[in-house]
Amino acid sequence: MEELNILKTKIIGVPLNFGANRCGLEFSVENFIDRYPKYRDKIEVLGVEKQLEDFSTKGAKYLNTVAKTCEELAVNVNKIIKDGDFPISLGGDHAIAIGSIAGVAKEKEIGILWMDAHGDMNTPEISDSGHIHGMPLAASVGHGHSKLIDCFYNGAKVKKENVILFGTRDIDEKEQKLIDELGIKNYTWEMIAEMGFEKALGEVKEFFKDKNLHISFDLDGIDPAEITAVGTPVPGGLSREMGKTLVSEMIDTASVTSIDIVEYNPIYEKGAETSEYVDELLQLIEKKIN
Ligand SMILES: [Mn+2]
Repeated sequence: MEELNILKTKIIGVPLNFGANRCGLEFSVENFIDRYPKYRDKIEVLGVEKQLEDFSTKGAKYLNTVAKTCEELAVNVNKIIKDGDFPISLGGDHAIAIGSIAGVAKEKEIGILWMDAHGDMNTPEISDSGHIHGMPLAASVGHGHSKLIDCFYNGAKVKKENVILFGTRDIDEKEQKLIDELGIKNYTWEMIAEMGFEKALGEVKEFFKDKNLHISFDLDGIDPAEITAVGTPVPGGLSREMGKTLVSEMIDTASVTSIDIVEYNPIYEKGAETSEYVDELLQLIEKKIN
């Protein structure tokens, strides 16, 4: 009997832009598939259904639509985990991580490696913009709006001590205060540049060694000199190669359960370097996991 080529990696495309309130993100998944037709049958696209919103909720814009999308993503991710497979959530804005993390955390105790230029540790009370894509990490550790914290099931999804921020270089003042209060480990880009990427990576590997790990990979964590298609670029950050080394070596070291690749916004693409990078990341993950 011919052996079937069964892939463990399952890619879910979530073209959410309401968490960032930034046009372009809703075209991310279709645009990527259009550029790389080989993914057409590989990516399951989750539709974003607009919900009735209460616009007096200034601190968390489009809360109901974001919460509904995250809930649906959580259901899908959870099924993939239960089937013993490996979910890759392709954004869309970073708010989707609330759903992907919830879907995994229901079944397994996980740590989170959050690679990002930003902290994503805002809450509706302290956020200046009210954009939920700046809140997903806070919500996942149990801080912020209850509709976000309680995605898929009630309560925090991850223990704050099991989280590492990596590559940050733009954290709001009040957000920094919350990071400090909670004692969230934060490898800022400044620290990584000073100690050297290899040493920083070595420490992160040591911390998550043999533990279940969800990687949330924000493309804006990469140096905007090397990729352009992100809505909120911040100078500095990991090189493309460092980003790939991070993913590759974490898969070798930890028990990586799931990955997000988010904030691909084709409107800002100068050439094709960002979509190429997403393709390179997906190929790398598929090769390592399958
Ligand atoms: Mn982010």
